[in-house]
Parts: sequence; C-alpha cells; structure tokens
Amino acid sequence: MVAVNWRKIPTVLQPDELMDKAFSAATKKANLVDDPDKYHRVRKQMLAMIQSSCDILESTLRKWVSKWPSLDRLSSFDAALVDAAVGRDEFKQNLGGIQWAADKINELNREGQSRMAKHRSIEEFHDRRKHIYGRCASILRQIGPQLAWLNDARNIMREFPTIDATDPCIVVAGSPNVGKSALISSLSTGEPEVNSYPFTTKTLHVGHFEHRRRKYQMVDTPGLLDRPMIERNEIEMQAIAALENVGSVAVFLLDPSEQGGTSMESQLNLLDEVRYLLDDTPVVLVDGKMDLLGLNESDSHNPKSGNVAISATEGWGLDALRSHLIEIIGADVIDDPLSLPEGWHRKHIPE
Ligand SMILES: Nc1nc2c(ncn2[C@@H]2O[C@H](COP(=O)(O)OP(=O)(O)OP(=O)(O)O)[C@@H](O)[C@H]2O)c(=O)[nH]1
Ligand SMILES: [Mg+2]
Repeated sequence: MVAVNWRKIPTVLQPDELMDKAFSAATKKANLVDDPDKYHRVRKQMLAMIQSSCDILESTLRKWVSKWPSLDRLSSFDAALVDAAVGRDEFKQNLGGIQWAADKINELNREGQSRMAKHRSIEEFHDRRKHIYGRCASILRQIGPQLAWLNDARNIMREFPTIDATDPCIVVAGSPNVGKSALISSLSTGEPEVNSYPFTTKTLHVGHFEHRRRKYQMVDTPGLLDRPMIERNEIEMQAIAALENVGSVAVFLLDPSEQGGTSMESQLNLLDEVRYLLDDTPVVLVDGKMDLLGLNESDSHNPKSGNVAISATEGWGLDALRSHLIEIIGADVIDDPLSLPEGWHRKHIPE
C-alpha cells in the first residue's frame, strides 16, 4: 500500500482542448508525408492523420486513468476520504467513462485503417478521415461531463493529507482550540503540510519527524474527533474507523488552562468518546499550554494530573514527549531478528 500523493493527480483536458491537441499534432504528421504522386500522397496523409490522432487521444485518455489512484489499492483511510469528498461510486463511474472512450477510439483507429485500404479515390480518402474525426469528436463530447467531473474532483482531492500507511502515525485529538495544530508544528522538522479533510471545513496539519531513519507522521483531527457522536455522519465514522487503523498511537491534548474555551469537564467527556472510537489505539494524555499553568520548563509532568506536560509555544517538554511516543510505537514493532533478547549479553554465547 503506497501513500497517494494527491497533488500529483494530473488535470484532464476538456473535449475541445483534447481534440485540438490531437488533430493539430496529426496535421503536422500528415505534412511530413512526401510522395510525388498525389493519389498515394493523399492516401498516406489521411492514414497518418487517422492513426496519429487516434493514438494521441487513446494514449492521453489511458494515461489519465493510470495516473489516477486506483480505489482498490487505497488504504481504508484514503478510500474513506475519497468516498466522503467525491463519492466512491462516482469516482469509479467517471474514470470508467474515460476508459470506455479510450477503447472506442482504439476500435475506431483500427476500423479507419482497414476501411482506408479498400478506398480507391482521393475523395474517399478525405471522406474517411473526416468521418473518423467526426466520430472521435462525438466520443469525446460524450465524455465531456465525466472529464468535467474529474477536474472538479481533482481540485478537491489535491487538498487531502498524504498519509503513508506503512509509516507510524500519531493521531492528535482534543477539543477545539487546545493547541493541536501548534503541537504538530512544534514537533515537526520542516514546515507541516496544511491540508483539509473532506468532512470538515477546517484545515488540518500533517507533520513529520525522523528518528533513526524512521519517519513518524502526525495528523491533527479538527472537526473529526472533537464533536459529539450524535453529530457525526456515516462517512465520518468510516474515516474514524480508518484513523484507528492508520494511527499507531493517539495523543489526546488537554488544555487545563481552559483558555481554548472548553471546560476540563467537557474535554474529559470527549476523551471518553475518543477512547471508545479509537478502541485499540493507545492514548497518551498530554497537558498543553503548561506555560499558562504556572509550571516551569523543567516540569515534565503536571503534578495535578500526572499527565505529560508541554508548551507548544514555548517549546517545553517536546523532546520528552517525542521520545515517549517513539517508545510506545516501538513496543508494537517486531524486534530486529538479529538482536538479542533482553538480558542476554554477547559473552553468554558459546564461542
Ligand atoms: N500559551 C500558549 N498558547 C498556546 C499553546 N499552544 C497553542 N496555543 C494557542 O492556542 C490557540 C489554539 O491553538 P491551535 O494550535 O490553533 O489549536 P487547535 O487545537 O489546532 O485548534 P482547532 O484546529 O481550531 O481545533 C492559539 O492561539 C495558540 O497560539 C501553548 O503551549 N501555550
Ligand atoms: Mg488546528
């Protein structure tokens, strides 16, 4: 399962643009044909026009299909994103329409070649070429709505977060305004990506850091895990189920200062829901905005709650939190088969 780079999905041309591209390239090809005998020249030119325009149309359409992510190969999280944003069935149908057109053009190309072989006059050569062009145009016009749909879908999907299901992923949850995005930014090396989930109008942050050449991803979940269950729709539930699969660990960020506007009581209620939703994913409790709690940089835990304490804006406690997360995630990883079991020392191995 590879991560989809949503930004790499190509734009598709509209029918007129695609025809211009194919027909003008075909005319150039025809102009290269050189034969002193008019009859043979026109015949070769018309053949070249049919063949090269159909080839370009077909290969362009097939290239689009192949560059679009294949739904069957998406992680469940990515599939939920696509379903929520543009609809899984529509996605398949519209892409299927492009495939259909490519097959039709291929048939047309072969038909044009074989019919041309039977023609015996210059007029027939021209007419055959015109006929094929007309039918290409009609096929392309038929898929006009599909092409327009794909471009709209692309513009939506470009904003999706890229999450690699093979790398560990830290899901950051918590009430609105507790500092989730700030935490991801301060733990990330480099600028975090800013994306959006189709379920929410908010932007989300995806960050990364590396440890021992391993990449750790972090995603925040605005509007996804911070609302009561009752307000969620089916697609959001699917995405949450998928987050459970993709997440190695969840950070539940609390704001004991309550400066974010949510009382501790409702933050803790939300915690219960998140624990329930993410079921098997271990949850690490973090008290954020510790600079507002009268704590010092050296306090690694909040003495009141016993939770890990950090300040994203001051940069306090971040290294300790990162190490803690790496350690928890590491517990799930199968040990290096060449390493020795705990408590063993090389000197115990018989020489
Ligand atoms: N004093 C202080 N302020 C913080 C800290 N972390 C975040 N903030 C502030 O809290 C506010 C909310 O931070 P965000 O990171 O946007 O919070 P969020 O949880 O991503 O918010 P939503 O995405 O809207 O749910 C901002 O004004 C931040 O500057 C911190 O450690 N200390
Ligand atoms: Mg945010």
